[in-house]
Amino acid sequence: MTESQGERVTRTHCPYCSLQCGMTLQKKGRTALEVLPWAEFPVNEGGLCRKGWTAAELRGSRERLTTPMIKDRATGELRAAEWDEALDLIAGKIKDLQASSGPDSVAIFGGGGLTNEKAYQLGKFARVALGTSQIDYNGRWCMSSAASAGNQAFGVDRGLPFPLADVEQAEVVVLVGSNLAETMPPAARHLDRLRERGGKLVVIDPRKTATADRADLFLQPVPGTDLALAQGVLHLLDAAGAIDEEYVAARTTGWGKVRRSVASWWPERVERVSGVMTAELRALVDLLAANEKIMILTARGAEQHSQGTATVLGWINVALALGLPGREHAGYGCLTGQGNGQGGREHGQKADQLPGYRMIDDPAARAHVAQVWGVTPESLPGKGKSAYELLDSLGQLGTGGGADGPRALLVFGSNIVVSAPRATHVTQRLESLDLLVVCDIVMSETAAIADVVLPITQWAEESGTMTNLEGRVILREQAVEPPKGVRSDLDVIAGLAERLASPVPFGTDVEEIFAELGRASAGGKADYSGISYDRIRDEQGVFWPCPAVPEGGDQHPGTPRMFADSFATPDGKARFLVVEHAGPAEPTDAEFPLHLTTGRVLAQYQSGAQTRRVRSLPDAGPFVEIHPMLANRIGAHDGDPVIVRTRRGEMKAPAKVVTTIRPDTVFIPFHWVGANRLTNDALDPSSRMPEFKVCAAEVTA
Ligand SMILES: Nc1nc2c(c(=O)[nH]1)N[C@H]1C(S)=C(S)[C@@H](COP(=O)(O)OP(=O)(O)OC[C@H]3O[C@@H](n4cnc5c(=O)[nH]c(N)nc54)[C@H](O)[C@@H]3O)O[C@H]1N2
Ligand SMILES: Nc1nc2c(c(=O)[nH]1)N[C@H]1C(S)=C(S)[C@@H](COP(=O)(O)OP(=O)(O)OC[C@H]3O[C@@H](n4cnc5c(=O)[nH]c(N)nc54)[C@H](O)[C@@H]3O)O[C@H]1N2
Ligand code: SF4
Ligand SMILES: [Mo]
Repeated sequence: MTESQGERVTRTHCPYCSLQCGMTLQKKGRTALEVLPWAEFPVNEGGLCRKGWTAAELRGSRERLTTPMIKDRATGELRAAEWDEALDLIAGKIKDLQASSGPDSVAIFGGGGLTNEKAYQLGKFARVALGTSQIDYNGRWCMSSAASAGNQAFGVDRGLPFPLADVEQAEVVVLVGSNLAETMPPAARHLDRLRERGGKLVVIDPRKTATADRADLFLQPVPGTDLALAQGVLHLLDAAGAIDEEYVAARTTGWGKVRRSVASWWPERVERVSGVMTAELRALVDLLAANEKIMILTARGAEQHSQGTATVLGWINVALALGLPGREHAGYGCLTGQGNGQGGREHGQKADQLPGYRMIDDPAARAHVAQVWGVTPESLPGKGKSAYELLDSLGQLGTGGGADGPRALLVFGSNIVVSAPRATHVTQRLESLDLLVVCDIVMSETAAIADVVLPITQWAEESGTMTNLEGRVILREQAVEPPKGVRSDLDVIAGLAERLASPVPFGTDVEEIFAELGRASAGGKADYSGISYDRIRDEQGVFWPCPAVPEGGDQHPGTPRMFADSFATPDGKARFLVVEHAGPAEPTDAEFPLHLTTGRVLAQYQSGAQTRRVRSLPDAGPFVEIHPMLANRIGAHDGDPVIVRTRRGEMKAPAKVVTTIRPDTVFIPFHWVGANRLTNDALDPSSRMPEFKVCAAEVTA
């Protein structure tokens, strides 16, 4: 905090998405905060979206939870309780369950919005204090397909391997399934500057979105067919002799097999599968063949599919064939989504990971982390189940290779009831538990069905680091005291660890936790050991990897741009990987003839738990976007209630009749209960990402 104009101002970052826009908070009176620009922060240059401008409204609102609550089993009502009573009850139940049913009977569900310090402590708490392998988090539903593809092709997963502002210097930017103008509005400035400089923007989306309105070329595929498009692009690039043979030979392996695999993807076949006309496909290929500084960026539209990883690999194949990764102002990147979507997947809250992006089944990784934690490597559990598989197994007998599913779940930073696929089924699994604990700042739909609810400090009431979509580690500074009665997730973890007689104590000092995280990550792929709170303050964030340098040496500068000389694979080369287009897990048929896709609107964030409670944000409830031709077929007008049905369930909401969507496709935002009663729980085989972006549906008036 610094003194300015007699008032306390704090430089920090927005509580919501992965852009982590810089902002200034000014204290008004004793507890209120005003959001002001922080013009010098390079990612957003003082610009914020309306969610950012209104972020301080939730603080001090009546909607905030300020006391722990325990469900009265007789009445089913939640009643206020003391912190000690709540923590004693949770610890007691955990001990009983683990004594009778083993350590894996207790599970943890984390969040990609948690700070690095919280994500790190949560992973350590699960493995050390609970001894459970059953931990995963909502990032599995966010960018895990891109993460899996990045690891396979480049040997490392960092969403953007270059600073976002590099976009301005490119010649062509291709957005595959990103509605950036609504999901990261301040980032659109970089696209606008690209176009002012004469660069071209290509958008690929089944809906002509606010982002597509800016595009020089817009392709409108059937949902779930992006991989066929990528194959067709590579086929035509090869036919046009536009492959960067020198780069392919020097910096990659596997091109021969991939070249043969796209031979059968001629443009007419791509058109039949994707609905994108051959002329449009050729226009895209012409742009790619005629330019050098090309960026291909994917987001959830391309990734949230049962073939999401293969789809990203398909676009990475295109990027490698053009020689983009490592070239200045060019490359492939994924636009990560959650506030700490990047850091949240690096420090151990994922089922298969330990801090520093180490893998939990790697003996050297286990030995290193165990030594930092002060425990033996043998005491660390192995790999757990992925997010959906974990939720699906809750309270079930004989799941997970014969073992019973967990009977207790502790949730930190996710509103599962709204945001999980096939949500009715998932909610039943949550209700079947012996113990559901939800730590949250508001009474989310998931908290409302919990046995114990713990009130948590919010952004601005606590400090911690986040890692934005560029891999830039930034610092959110505390600006104000928390309301009486709430505690940080870190206090909850420490309090439970003590009650469970953890072999090692859990601290709550964020800077100490960050230093320990640095040591645990040292030598790993996501190495934070050279980063400190002071450096972040001085340098407007530090990009990982940033290893510590022995005393006396110059400090490591951090790594804004990756892959200039080599990739993170054992031989330093990137991998072309053969992928096949299989299409959505649930094809349309006579009964369900439409493609249902889901996503976001500008004014609401995720499950809406936070933004639906901010009064100055519009909240008209869910809607069903349909084309006039479809509206005509079913006899519905704009605003009429319509019923959407899938094999999982149905929902009713007003029709929004727009010419911007494909006539064979329906779109519903997922910020309200409903959309996920319809979605399919088919999973990507490698990332275990659910297919949020397409299933078969029917709409009736
Ligand atoms: N306003 C707002 N901003 C947010 C968030 C929010 O909830 N609200 N959440 C943040 C988070 S966590 C995330 S992950 C990001 C997500 O950011 P985006 O990925 O930009 O958001 P989505 O709306 O989920 O999906 C983007 C687009 O994919 C399109 N799409 C659907 N199916 C397909 C398909 O099969 N192929 C292609 N090519 N496109 C398809 C949709 O029509 C949609 O326009 O946003 C972040 N920012
Ligand atoms: N149909 C469909 N479903 C989707 C998607 C889609 O596109 N379509 N997108 C998916 C994606 S990309 C994502 S990221 C998920 C997100 O879905 P969720 O995981 O439900 O995301 P949030 O709504 O951000 O939930 C975060 C919760 O944590 C609380 N919270 C905020 N800060 C803290 C904190 O510091 N500590 C604690 N303990 N709690 C905190 C918030 O109040 C909120 O209740 O949804 C997925 N679901
Ligand atoms: S774009 Fe994202 S980080 Fe920036 S103000 Fe909006 S919600 Fe916050
Ligand atoms: Mo996300």
